[in-house]
Amino acid sequence: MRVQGATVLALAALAMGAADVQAHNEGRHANPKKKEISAERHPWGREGDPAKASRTVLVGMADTMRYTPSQLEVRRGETVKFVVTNSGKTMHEMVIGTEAELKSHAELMKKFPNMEHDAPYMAHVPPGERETITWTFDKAGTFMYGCLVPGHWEAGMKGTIVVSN
Ligand SMILES: [Cu+2]
Repeated sequence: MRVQGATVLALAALAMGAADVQAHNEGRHANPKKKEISAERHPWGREGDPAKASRTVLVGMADTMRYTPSQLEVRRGETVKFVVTNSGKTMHEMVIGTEAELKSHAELMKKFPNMEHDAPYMAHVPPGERETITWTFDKAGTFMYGCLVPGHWEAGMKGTIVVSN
């Protein structure tokens, strides 16, 4: 089950990586409409349209293994654009999901540290850089975000998102 999951993730990462490189070469930043918004639905929401974002939330990541802020409140139906900045000297990520999903994904990353992974609910941010995630929270509940670089989740690099009705 685990290994199968890893294969699927790795394949998805490969496919998305290629699409991303292509989008980049075509000037994704100059023409953001080129990047298609995924229709895939998850228990924690779906990819949002940046043009319809109701607010922007700045998230800081540091080598202290902490996010700033580490707690967020969102209303159901809200589309949030996260601008994620890494002020550290090592790679960090922001991956949104359920606690169970993030925990098992963190375990997978420990077993396969070089596994490429990418999805619309993830931002991989090299030191000193900035990435964005646009996410629509269409279900109420308590969700989390975490860094799945091996060891970081365990070190406490996680935060909570409460989506209220
Ligand atoms: Cu990290």
